[in-house]
Amino acid sequence: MSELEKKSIDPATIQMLKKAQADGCETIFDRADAMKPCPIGAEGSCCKHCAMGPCRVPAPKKKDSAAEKGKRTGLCGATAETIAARNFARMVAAGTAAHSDHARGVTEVFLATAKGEVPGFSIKDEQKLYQIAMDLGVEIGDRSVQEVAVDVGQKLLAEFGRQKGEVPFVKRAPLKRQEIWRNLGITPRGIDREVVELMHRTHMGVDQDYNSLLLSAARCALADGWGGSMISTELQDVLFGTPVPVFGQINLGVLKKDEVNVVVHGHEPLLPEIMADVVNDPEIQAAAKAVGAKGVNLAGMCCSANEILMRHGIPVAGNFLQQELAVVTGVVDAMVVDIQCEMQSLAQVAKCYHTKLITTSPKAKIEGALHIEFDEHRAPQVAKRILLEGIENFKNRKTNIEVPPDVTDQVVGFSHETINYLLGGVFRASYRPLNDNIINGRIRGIAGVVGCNNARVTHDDPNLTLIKELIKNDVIVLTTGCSAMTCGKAGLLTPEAALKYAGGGLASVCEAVGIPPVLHMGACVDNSRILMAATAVVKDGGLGDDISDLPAAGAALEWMSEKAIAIGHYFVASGVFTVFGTTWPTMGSEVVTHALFEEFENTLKGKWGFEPDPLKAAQLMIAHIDKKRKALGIDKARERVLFDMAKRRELDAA
Ligand code: XCC
Repeated sequence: MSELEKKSIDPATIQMLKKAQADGCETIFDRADAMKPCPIGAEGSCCKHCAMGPCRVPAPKKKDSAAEKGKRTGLCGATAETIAARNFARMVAAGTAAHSDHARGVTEVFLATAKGEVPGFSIKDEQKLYQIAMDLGVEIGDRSVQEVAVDVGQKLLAEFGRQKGEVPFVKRAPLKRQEIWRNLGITPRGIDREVVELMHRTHMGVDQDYNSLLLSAARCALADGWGGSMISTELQDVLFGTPVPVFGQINLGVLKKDEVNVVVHGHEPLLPEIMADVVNDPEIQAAAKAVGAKGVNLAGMCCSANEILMRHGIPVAGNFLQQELAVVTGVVDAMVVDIQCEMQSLAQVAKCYHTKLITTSPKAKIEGALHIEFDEHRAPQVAKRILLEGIENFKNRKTNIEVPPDVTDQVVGFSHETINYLLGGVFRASYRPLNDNIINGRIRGIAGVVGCNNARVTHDDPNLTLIKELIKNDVIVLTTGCSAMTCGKAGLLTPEAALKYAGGGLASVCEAVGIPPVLHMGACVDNSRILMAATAVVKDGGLGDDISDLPAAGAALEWMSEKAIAIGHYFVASGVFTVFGTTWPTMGSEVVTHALFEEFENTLKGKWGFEPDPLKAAQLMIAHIDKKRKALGIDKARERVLFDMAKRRELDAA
């Protein structure tokens, strides 16, 4: 196997890396070879919070003398603990800010929709709107949908600037969980307030107690999971429809040589939703034919892709590390980006081919890109203009065109509500069958495997190896983000995958319900769906009275973004054992790492773990699941469930 072939387990990715090399086009994979990570920064030991530094304070090692240990501080006296905790906390603040600012944008458009100010947008899921209204204490009575929606929009918009009290969706969590947060003083007050306070605390000379920093980071992260991210998911569902199972396709092979390819990339579904609407407009299709194309092919990349895949089955070109490679095919006529995870190098890669890189958010401009700003008041016009830019660019394609043949089928759209219906039926929607199957041991436990790609490890490999190992051991997997795309490409998101890859117990449940062993729950803000699913399992009974009692664990082995740290921290603060891989950003302080990996379990009943080896990570998660089964007294049930598929079908038929 050549060095290049070790970069990814995905054949389409390898094929395009070879092409990029032949075309003389540099990608992130080349840069990862050329530049290694800074070891001091990677372990969280570099403090650059003031102009007397940057101070490098590697952690005291066990072998160091007491005098040596005492010496290691920044100029201001900040210890390795303070520096590592501060750096970690700032990642949480940035991640929370990203998800929450996304949520603010969605809330503003939602409110404008409720007021009838934005043509092209409408309220698609009234039932969900009413559910949210009830959670917020908004009166429904015989008021119109619009009146209720205006109140919901105004209330949620006010959550960002709330100064006192509690973010309202924390009341959705199990009561015991709410109590834990209140006792520790970490119930989030307002979303922006927690981000601002954490930035303040981590300024030079403010909070210099690592425990205090880690706990306020937990409060900030909770403002993401049970605040910003949850608001995004909820309002996007109301505006665009709550996902239900839908068929889709994934990988670079979804790009078409004979059509105009427009790829939407980023995170906000606002513009992509409208583009999905107007792409079928006769005017657009006619314009494509006029330039010699068969039509316009809209495809997605990263979480914008997940959003329109979940709701419309729009094909996905790939995950994070494939964004440049989509351009390398030579057939992407326009790459349209909004916010987050867009590599600046896209502008350079686009120059090697003919692709027009189009930025659309006032918050995310890229030098060298064409900027066409999204304006919700004229969304269909903006969407058309962008599609026409792509169409016009079709004629500029060069001769260096090559589209990998790889395309995989997938079934996606497993929102928390859909899982509820699938398991219990529309009239008695509930998680009961899931709980029963966990209790009787057919399903050993639940794992959330989410997050990014990371160019420091073999693309898609850690996530896929981990997930295969989990389902083989009867652990059902919930997935989002780029990890979900890894599963899609590998064929794990089809009901048939259960028989092929899952253990006998899990396979029999998947077969009975007709679901894949890995459920795609959406984009990264939709990790809030996993919080809701976990809460629903607790509330259905029989598995303890808190999320931390569940036989469940989380992981993001290929994480790279600050958002992933915010997500991981809100899962930990919600009671989940969460394992990250690749690298761990507090290794510079054994004390801080110990607090996150061990001591948190005493207070928050959740904890972090780090394990880059996917099989070992699976073992850690399964051991945790088994520990929880034992505590619930359901470990014996599992020991009795040892029959194979044939036996199981026999039992089901009986
Ligand atoms: Fe970005 Fe959401 Fe990570 Fe993928 S998983 S690399 S954050 S696109 Ni969110």
